[in-house]
Amino acid sequence: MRITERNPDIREETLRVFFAIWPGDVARVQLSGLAEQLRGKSFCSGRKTKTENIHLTLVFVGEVGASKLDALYRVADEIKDSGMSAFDFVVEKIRYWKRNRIVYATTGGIPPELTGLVSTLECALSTAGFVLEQRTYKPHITLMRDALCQTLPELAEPIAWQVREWMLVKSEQTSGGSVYTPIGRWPLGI
Ligand code: 2AM
Repeated sequence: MRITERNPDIREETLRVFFAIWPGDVARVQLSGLAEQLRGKSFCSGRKTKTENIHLTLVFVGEVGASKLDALYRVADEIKDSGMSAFDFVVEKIRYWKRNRIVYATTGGIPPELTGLVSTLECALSTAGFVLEQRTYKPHITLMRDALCQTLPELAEPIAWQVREWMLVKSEQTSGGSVYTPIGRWPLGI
């Protein structure tokens, strides 16, 4: 956590947070292996995402004061109570964002449950006063950063897992890279 000091009388801890989905252990290791192969077989150079950090962002909230955490938990609790369903996420494609120099994995067809969860979250967060970036949601799992790619292979087989929960995650930048810590979890109905 950081401490912001806009006014010496008002000091508040802030933290950088986002809502996300973590692939199951098997899928995460498969995705990590995929990134390793891209480098090993010289498709791309770049910084591979650490296995434990591989995730799918739902909504990036950004820097918030610690006092705003309760409001985030309330928003998530209300969505949970509205009965969102579990769904399968199937990774079928590897793509390169040249502008951001990111290699990412994504799906061939966005599950309607995912679209529903993201738009419900965005709407509830805006209503609760959180200011979000107005970007069209593009589900992606970042596999490499600062990447330079010659070409990308097709995925031999899809990598899939059943999404049964979503999380609020704290992001910290350390000398060893990004550290993501879940600070809230909400189940999806099966
Ligand atoms: P990325 O992988 O494409 O960088 C934590 O930073 C997560 O939130 C990452 O998955 C990141 O996506 C995503 N994210 C979305 N918008 C962001 C922003 N403006 N700054 C940092 N991360 C952002």
